[in-house]
Amino acid sequence: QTLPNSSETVTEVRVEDDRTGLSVETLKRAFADNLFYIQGKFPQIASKNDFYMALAYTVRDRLLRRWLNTAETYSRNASRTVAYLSAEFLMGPQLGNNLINLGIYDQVNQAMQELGLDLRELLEEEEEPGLGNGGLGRLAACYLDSLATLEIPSLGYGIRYEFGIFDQDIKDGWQVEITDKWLSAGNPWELPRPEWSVEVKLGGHTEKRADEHGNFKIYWVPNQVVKGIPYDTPILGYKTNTANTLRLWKAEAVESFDFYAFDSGDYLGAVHQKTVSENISKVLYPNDNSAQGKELRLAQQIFFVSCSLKDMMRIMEQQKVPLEQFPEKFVIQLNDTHPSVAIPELMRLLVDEYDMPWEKAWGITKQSFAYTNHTLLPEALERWPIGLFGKMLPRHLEIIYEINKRFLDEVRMKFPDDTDRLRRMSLIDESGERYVRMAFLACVGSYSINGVAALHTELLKKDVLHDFYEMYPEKFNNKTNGVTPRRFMVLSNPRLCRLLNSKIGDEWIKNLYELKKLEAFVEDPEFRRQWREMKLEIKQDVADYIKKTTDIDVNVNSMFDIQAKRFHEYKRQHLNVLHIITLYNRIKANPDIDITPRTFLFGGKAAPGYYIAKLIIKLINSVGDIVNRDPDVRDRLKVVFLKDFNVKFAQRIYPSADLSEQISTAGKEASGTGNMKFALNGAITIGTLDGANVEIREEVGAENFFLFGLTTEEVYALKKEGYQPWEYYQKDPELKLAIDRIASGFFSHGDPKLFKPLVDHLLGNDQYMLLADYRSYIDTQDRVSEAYRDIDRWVRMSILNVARMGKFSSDRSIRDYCEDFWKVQPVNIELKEYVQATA
Ligand code: CGF
Repeated sequence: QTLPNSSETVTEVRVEDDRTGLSVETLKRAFADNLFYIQGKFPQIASKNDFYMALAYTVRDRLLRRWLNTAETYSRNASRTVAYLSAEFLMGPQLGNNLINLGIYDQVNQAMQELGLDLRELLEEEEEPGLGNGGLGRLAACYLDSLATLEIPSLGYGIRYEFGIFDQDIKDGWQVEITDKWLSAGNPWELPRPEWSVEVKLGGHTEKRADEHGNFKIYWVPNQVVKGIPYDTPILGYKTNTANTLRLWKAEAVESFDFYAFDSGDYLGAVHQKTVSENISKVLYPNDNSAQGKELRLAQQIFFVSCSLKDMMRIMEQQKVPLEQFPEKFVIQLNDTHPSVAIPELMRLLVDEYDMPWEKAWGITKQSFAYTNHTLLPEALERWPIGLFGKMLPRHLEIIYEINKRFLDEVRMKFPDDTDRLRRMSLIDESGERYVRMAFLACVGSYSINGVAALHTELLKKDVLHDFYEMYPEKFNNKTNGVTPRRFMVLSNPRLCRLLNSKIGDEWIKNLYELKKLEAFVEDPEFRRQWREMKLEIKQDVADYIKKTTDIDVNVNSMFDIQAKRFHEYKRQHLNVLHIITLYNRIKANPDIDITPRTFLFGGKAAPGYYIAKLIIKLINSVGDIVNRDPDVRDRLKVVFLKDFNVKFAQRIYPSADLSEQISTAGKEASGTGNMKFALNGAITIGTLDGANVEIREEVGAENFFLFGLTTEEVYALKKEGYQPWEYYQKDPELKLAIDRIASGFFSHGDPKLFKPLVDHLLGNDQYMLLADYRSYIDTQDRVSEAYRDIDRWVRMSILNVARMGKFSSDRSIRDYCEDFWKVQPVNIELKEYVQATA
């Protein structure tokens, strides 16, 4: 962003063709050059990683011109910019996506072939940056893709975790976590920018002292200072010249060694500070949908937020935009509450460091932030114990108290004599141990508050944030999530894309509503035949992969019934297991029963400390061990747990699904995005009326969606009247037998203790109402089985699902954000043949 516009020291430097050319010949030459000069290898002695790196650098070279032109244009125009603040960016592998977005996949494929290399193998070689847990982090990554594709000036700000989400292994059916060393082979996509490093203060205390003019001011005297170094990754849009930036902060010590301690002979003490500082960006917290009140986590939050705000101020200074115009220059989107300490941090910067009066600073702050809520689960709403917060951020706590005091005055004014409301809405929870309520802080300090699906937003208004809705109804709005069709269709499902392009052209890649044109072909038997054949080929690939990784044979003509997502009780993977056991029991009772063959595939990670979720993984594997080996089953059912579900794996698995399991308890899943990825690849959903399922069903039509289960209102009502899971268990013999089999030790070598905690949960309070939904789920699954037998009907449903999913492109979501409250315009980037550089 800081290329000088013009100065005498600037010359124009010709960008050599080998770094920009897109022909097969040039690509081959550039590849050989990078292998030699960057990896320092001849082809004869190069490893697969060397080849991957040489190719990655070849592709990166082709991004750089776009990237620098984009930065230069934004800088020259001082363009209004979206700053997307997120503790997670689950980017997935970069190479394939960049090939697609540059439009050179086929050329590179051919170039590699001519060099005797296999592009697919090189793509596999990439260690993916798994800097996120699940939906929230992947959403951030999809949004970056769409922002660039729509030519919207934007910066993603986050943390460059040294260790991303753990790799999952399965040992004896249990999840085992392994450190994710994604950086160990080098990361060709990032560029460090040490010249833009910033310092962040932590801990200590505040003091009131007179400044040089005799005015009393508050000074923060920290006991730790950490340096943040930005690492930039280009984010190229699909077939545009726009390449935006993902800026991730790495923590380092201000001085690597404490020289005083070093001089006095305390070598270990001297490096201690370095270790403490570097710890901040060491590891991603591996929890999704649960808040962990750990000191290091708060340090991570203030660290990246403070670095990012200071970076924005640097950019403004360099572009000569006065600080008063902060809300015109930047809109800061808070991806959940993780970055919400940005609100007191911006206040602190403006008031303490830029001497701005409180009211003016608050005016700027309130107009700069917008907050996305991602969850309705109470345990996921972040709150920080006052003691911990004050110890690490003493000045921020004072600022929050002041914001709260003024806010509660406002509440009093709007709702006089309502003391209970004041207690409920206070930014400080005083009901027991005192906490700072981060979601409330985000609501007060933002001009927009959005949920991520229509139902979710309604439930926020009605329930979780009801008081805030009454206070600020104008702030609330819905932005239904979306996913990028570039990664989750073009890159991951080339067969589907070829078929789509042959019928409706390729406009849909930029305008997903174009998929609607497919409806015209649903009555064409030849097209349906091609569709079916395509699906079979994809399933065969996955079957080969399963065979290779698990040694399990699966039948590609069986229905691929897939549940792939994080493990959480509310997502109810164990309801899926109850269905498997029910089918198994039916076979055991009548081995000749006519059953639609199914392959049940599971993938997903559990938070390392979440015992019940890990026990559900163990249950799946244990049930699989019995079902897959029982001769009575005669291969009609297969249960496969595929370990280490990540973006790469997701891309492989979504296209193969016949049935997508979206079976969370109604009112619990904010949106879901896996549901969209499956349906976009032609899977039919079995789902509850939860999150974005509601809108998917609306779009694809009720007749192309298998609905079951209680609605949110029914869940609330049943809870209120006193839900008794035991009664469902007693009343339904199939349910009783399924649970009894688990409880008896049938799936655990006769050990009734192993799954007892799970059984106790279900029969005890069954918080997520599996038993209440069981019958409806099983009956609906029976209808699914029936429908699959009429494969022609199934194919029609599959085509119509794809044709009607246009709404769920992240391009649509980003357009909604832009038009509704970001108010950011696209900026066209001209590709100049020359770039500027300082002499
Ligand atoms: O965010 C989630 C996901 N688990 O990361 N939330 N959080 N926290 C929600 O649970 C999903 O329903 C949602 O799709 C996703 C992105 O908004």
